[in-house]
Amino acid sequence: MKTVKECIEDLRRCMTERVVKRVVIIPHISPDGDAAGACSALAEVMERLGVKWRILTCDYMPEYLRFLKHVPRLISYQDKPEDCRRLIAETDLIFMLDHNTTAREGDLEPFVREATAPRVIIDHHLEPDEEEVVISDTTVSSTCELLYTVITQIWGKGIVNADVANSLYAGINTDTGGLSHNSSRPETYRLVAELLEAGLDKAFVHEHLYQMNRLSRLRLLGYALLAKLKVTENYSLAIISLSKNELERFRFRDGDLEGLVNVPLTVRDVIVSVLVTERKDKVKLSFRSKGEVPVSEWTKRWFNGGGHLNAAGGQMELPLEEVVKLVEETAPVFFKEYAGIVKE
Ligand SMILES: [Mn+2]
Repeated sequence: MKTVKECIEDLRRCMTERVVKRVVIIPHISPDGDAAGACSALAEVMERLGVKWRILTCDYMPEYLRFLKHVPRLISYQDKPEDCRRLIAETDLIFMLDHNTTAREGDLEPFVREATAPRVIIDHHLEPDEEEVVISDTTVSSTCELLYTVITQIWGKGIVNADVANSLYAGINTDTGGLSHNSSRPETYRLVAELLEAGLDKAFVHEHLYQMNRLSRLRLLGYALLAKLKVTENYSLAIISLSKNELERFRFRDGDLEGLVNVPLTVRDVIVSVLVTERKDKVKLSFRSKGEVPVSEWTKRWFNGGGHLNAAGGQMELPLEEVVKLVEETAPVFFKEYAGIVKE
């Protein structure tokens, strides 16, 4: 097995051996702070290197991430499918950030699979696909942490300006729940220290991530916790389900539910929290757990998903109530087989 350092050298070679004049940068479907931060940071680096870049998404970035320098310039398949197809066909290199397979690229996937340009994965999820260059490290806090290593190993620390630093920090901060989980390695903090030296404006990033709520969003979160949170006695399992109608009532926008699934875990005895939401044509599930309870196994086996030990997601094409029922019904099997917890 190659080391991360060797894989980064693969990227250096890939970018010097061929003429790379333009690149396409793609986050995963429903981008989060880590995906958005990585895209914006890499775009800034490409800009500084004089390489033309495009950030392409299959859907949209949530509103609260638009403060990241290059996020507002992205092109969405939803608005310009034909432009996306052409840009992917014409590009010299495709960066896949914060995901490990083209299957996480939604409507862009067929274009990416058809393209002749080599693909570069930079990611921290388990079991990445085989691509031309795969830079994968599951021990890091976030893709943004790994991307910092990639950028500085290839182009040196001088390329990291305040915009790169702000974007990378936004990803590190959000992917770790504000440095609370996946963040026990000293390296993560050394890296944050270096970002501060490079001009990171922590107050600016925090303000935009955590102090830009709309009142309707706050009311939605309040409603979810007051009226919709169920905790099952047996398994210390918290479930919040929200229907399309309920979301509409609170003028839901993408990103409004960010972080909600973590809140029930603040209750002492709750060990798994599940958020189930009805979207346009599917039901989305988000799982979080404490300790050694591998919710990624739960989503993989029953909910068409995957993820990390303590944070995973899935999706179903069933009515909302049936999905909630399936979570409750599979709980005893999951807790017994994967967590060694058996209750009456
Ligand atoms: Mn991530």
